[in-house]
Amino acid sequence: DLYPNKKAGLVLANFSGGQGKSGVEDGPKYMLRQGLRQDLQELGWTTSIEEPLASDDYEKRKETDTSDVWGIVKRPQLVGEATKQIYESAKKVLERGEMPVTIGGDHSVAIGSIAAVFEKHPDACVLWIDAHADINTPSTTDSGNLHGCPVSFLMGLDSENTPPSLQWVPKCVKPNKIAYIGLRDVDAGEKRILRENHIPAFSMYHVDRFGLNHVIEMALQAINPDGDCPIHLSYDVDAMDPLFVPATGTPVRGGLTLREGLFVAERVAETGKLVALDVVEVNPTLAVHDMHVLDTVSAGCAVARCALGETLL
Ligand code: B3U
Ligand code: MN
Ligand code: MN
Repeated sequence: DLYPNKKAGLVLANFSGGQGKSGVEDGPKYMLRQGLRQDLQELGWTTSIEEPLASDDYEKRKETDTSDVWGIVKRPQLVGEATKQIYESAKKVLERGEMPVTIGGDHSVAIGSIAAVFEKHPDACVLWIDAHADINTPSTTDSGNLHGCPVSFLMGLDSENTPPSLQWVPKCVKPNKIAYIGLRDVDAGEKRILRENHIPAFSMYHVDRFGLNHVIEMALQAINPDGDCPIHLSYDVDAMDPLFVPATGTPVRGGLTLREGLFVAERVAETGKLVALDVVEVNPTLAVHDMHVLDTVSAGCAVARCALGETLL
């Protein structure tokens, strides 16, 4: 069996402070209501639940604390506190020998989950599946939204301009330990960072040019050449095309098909090296029809099931 211990800790990261729109904090609720926990149990997984953000009302604070800014950067205090809580929960899960499955929430929550994984597995690598590179620094971001910046903090880029509340984040991810798949909306400053640091980044162009299977091989080869490193899969559902995943904060047309999106998760499962998963940016309130909610939430749940081995026979 690829996952001999089959224990998962679902970390409910119901947080929206890394970007402006509300509703993404309801992602975990909708995915659980869709039956995610039972689905994983039917696959043979024992599941526990962590609720790192239960002791404070982060959504209320997002509305009321308008002084939480660092230059152009929005809500650094809120994001710093929430991600620290997520980090503590993911560490607990890992200490119990379980796989952290962090359900967002916006993608800033990956600051917490990835920081925890690298503490337990310093030799880990990250596959970042996304339409966006999320590697802006406080100096390059145009939006000031921290869900567009998590990778830069985890890599320790531009650390002189890191807001104090995020200075706890370990600089754990080396440029040759993270690869991207699905990119199609990358800011000019982000392109420069990717180029200068030689970060393996595969856009939809590469998916069309080489096919997704080959792109995944190239991505894994770049960050995990001997195939022996633990893998953290950080999966933004907007990597998939809005035809299949309409209810997300920053949809970008021309993305992965639903099958391609699931294939990435299946292929990672097949390596037997997955140690942690994030599924983020499901925002049920941005749906125009009930069908959009169902499509998006179902796709998010399917990513989690595939990554945890559903389709491996
Ligand atoms: N790169 C832009 C847009 C963006 C990043 N991540 C998402 N959107 N989801 C930014 O705001 O940094
Ligand atoms: Mn993202
Ligand atoms: Mn994205």
